[in-house]
Formats: sequence, structure tokens, C-alpha cells
Amino acid sequence: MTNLQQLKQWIRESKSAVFFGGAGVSTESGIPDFRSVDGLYSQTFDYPPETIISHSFYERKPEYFFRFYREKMLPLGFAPNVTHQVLARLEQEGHLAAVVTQNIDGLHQKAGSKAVYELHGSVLRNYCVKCGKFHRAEVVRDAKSVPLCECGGIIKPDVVLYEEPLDERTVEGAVSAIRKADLLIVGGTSLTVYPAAGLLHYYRGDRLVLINRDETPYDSYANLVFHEKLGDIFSQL
Ligand code: CNA
Repeated sequence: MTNLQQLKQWIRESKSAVFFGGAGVSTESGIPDFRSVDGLYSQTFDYPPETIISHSFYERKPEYFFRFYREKMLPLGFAPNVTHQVLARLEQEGHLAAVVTQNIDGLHQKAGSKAVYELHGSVLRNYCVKCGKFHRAEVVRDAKSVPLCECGGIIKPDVVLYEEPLDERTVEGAVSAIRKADLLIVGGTSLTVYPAAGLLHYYRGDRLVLINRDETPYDSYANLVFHEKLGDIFSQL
């Protein structure tokens, strides 16, 4: 049996699979990831990207933070690709229990997935830090400098910055789904950003599948490994 046939069989047999993904899920929609050769971390900025998208930098230099955020991190106007679409279909068919994602682009929901745990938040949710009012992402995109609410407070994207904790309820939901999973498919993530990557340790089964173009530190733990593009695999599922 080929690896692909094995994966298809495991999906057919599964009733509570979980997909755990990262930026590589959306590169085929046209959104660059962080750590590929053509990713954000290969470009040169005045400060390292990890510094710019940290909470202390956001506090210290909000103008610079928002300029970078608008230009490099606000993926508006992109469409889901075949991987998002097939994952939504597998949920509908009763095979997939949840998607756990490190992405902030909202494309899984746009494709129709319902159970989505967004570990790092979403650019589609933005709140005034003073009065709590919700603002659409376009307000942040169209602001000339730091986006401000009518009340004068800063509008902060609901995106988890470095130095900020993950949302507890989201982590609990993700951990619970992974614990109960009879199949865990991990894809499009370098598995180097913690605590997100550590959630894999909650999986107890023996059907761990890794689909990633580059090698990851978890390759040797997986029961099946594909070093291929997600779209090439998911278009066959
Ligand atoms: P990463 O560290 O950039 O790793 C991405 C991985 O995906 C790499 O190992 C690539 O080899 C792999 N990859 C890229 N394209 C494909 C493809 N088509 N098929 C298979 N594999 C592919 O990204 P992580 O998600 O691991 O890092 C976590 C960060 C990145 C999170 O905090 C995200 O919020 C953040 N991020 C999100 C987005 C988004 O929302 N679309 C975009 C860029 C970065």
C-alpha cells in the first residue's frame, strides 16, 4: 500500500480526526509563510520580525508595528485553496472533528469549516483597548497610522503577539480535540513556534501523519511523512 492509500484508508476509518496546521496551509492561496526561503523571515527589516510582532514592541513603537502589520500580516482578499476546502468537506462527512490552526487569516472558516481553534487569533477580529468596541479589519487596513476608535483608544488586532499568552479556552478546546483524535494530520507548519507546536504531545494514537514541504523536528515521531505540497496531497483526498 502506498502512503497516500494508507492516508485515505485512515481518513475513511476516522470519526474524530484533527488537522493541525500552520502558515504552509495558506501559501497556495498566495499568503507567504514565515520560514520558507521566500517567507517573511528571509526579508530584511530594521528589526527582526520576532521583535516587531512582540507585545513590548507594539507598546513601544505602535506606528512602526502597525505599518509592518498592515504591509506584511494583514492577509485580506485571499481565497481558500483545495486544502481548506477538502478539510471543510471532511468535517461535513463526519471524519474530521476539528481544525487547530496557527494561522490568523480566517480561511478555514471561509471554506466552511465550523470547528476551528485559532491558536494565534484572527486578523478579522479587532477590538478597541479602551472601550472594547469591535472593528472590521478594513478599519485597521485603511488607517493612516495607528488605528483609533471613536473613543480615542487604539484598535488592537485579536492576534497573539510574541510575549502574549494564548487564549485559554482556545487551547483547552484544541487539547481536548487532539486528546480524543483517532487520527492527527499535521501540515504546513515548521513546528518551531511554542507553545503551539507542543500541543502535538497530547495526541495518544498511532496515526500521526505529517505533510510538510520541508523537514520538521517531529518527522521521526510520525507514522506517515509526506515531504510534499499540501495541495498535491489534498487534491487527491
Ligand atoms: P512557518 O514557520 O512559516 O512554517 C511553514 C511551513 O510550511 C514550512 O516548514 C514550509 O516548508 C511549509 N510549507 C509552506 N508551503 C507549503 C505547502 N504548500 N505545502 C506543504 N508545506 C508547506 O509557519 P508556522 O505556521 O509553523 O509558524 C507559526 C506562525 C506563522 C504562526 O504564528 C502564524 O500565525 C504565522 N503565520 C500565519 C500566516 C497566515 O495566517 N496565513 C502567514 C504567515 C505566518
